[in-house]
Amino acid sequence: MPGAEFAPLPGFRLLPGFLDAAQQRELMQQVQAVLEQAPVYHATMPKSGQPMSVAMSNAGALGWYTDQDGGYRYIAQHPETAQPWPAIPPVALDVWRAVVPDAPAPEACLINHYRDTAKMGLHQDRDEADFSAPVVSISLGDEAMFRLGGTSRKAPTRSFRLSSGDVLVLGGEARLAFHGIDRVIAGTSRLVPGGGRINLTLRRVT
Ligand code: MD6
Ligand code: FE
Repeated sequence: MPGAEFAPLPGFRLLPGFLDAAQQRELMQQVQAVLEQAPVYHATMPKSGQPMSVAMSNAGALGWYTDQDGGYRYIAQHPETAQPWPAIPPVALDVWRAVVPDAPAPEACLINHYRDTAKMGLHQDRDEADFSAPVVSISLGDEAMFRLGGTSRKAPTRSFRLSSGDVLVLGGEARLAFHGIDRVIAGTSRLVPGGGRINLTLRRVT
């Protein structure tokens, strides 16, 4: 529909600067502790087996994973170490409780680590058994251009800049909105050791 107007679906919330600089540093340290126990890996796409440009790990009871044979799914152990995922960082749990107080506790915290030209194509978060709980994400480090659309891949989209400390909620009608990361703007933050951007995505799975 060329020229169609964009309006975010109800349930989309962007909370700029939700975490202050000190809270961002505290969360970054907690994420580093998780990554020491559960190192990042490059998951591969179903069918093609192409590795994703974003490096990933997880915290919580369940972790999001994909490989060529098994496709998109949640698993209870790290794919390489076979250890259970570490606990969700306390600052991330505090964010969840503050922004979605009525939702049950999150079961999964996906850690996306973007370096260099890593990006994430337009997708829906739909590997969970229950879509009633919102998805909450927290951005740390370099700025990124986040693209938001509607519940059809063809719906109009708009891009928003996400900065370190921003929190984003996809709930209600927006729970299944298409979204992705067009690009990360290198050198816009010094928070992430070695540079880049980290996004934590908290979800209810079962
Ligand atoms: C990212 N975020 O910001 C990718 N999904 O790196 C997501 O895929 C996402 O930010 C669901 C809800 C919020 C998100
Ligand atoms: Fe997503």
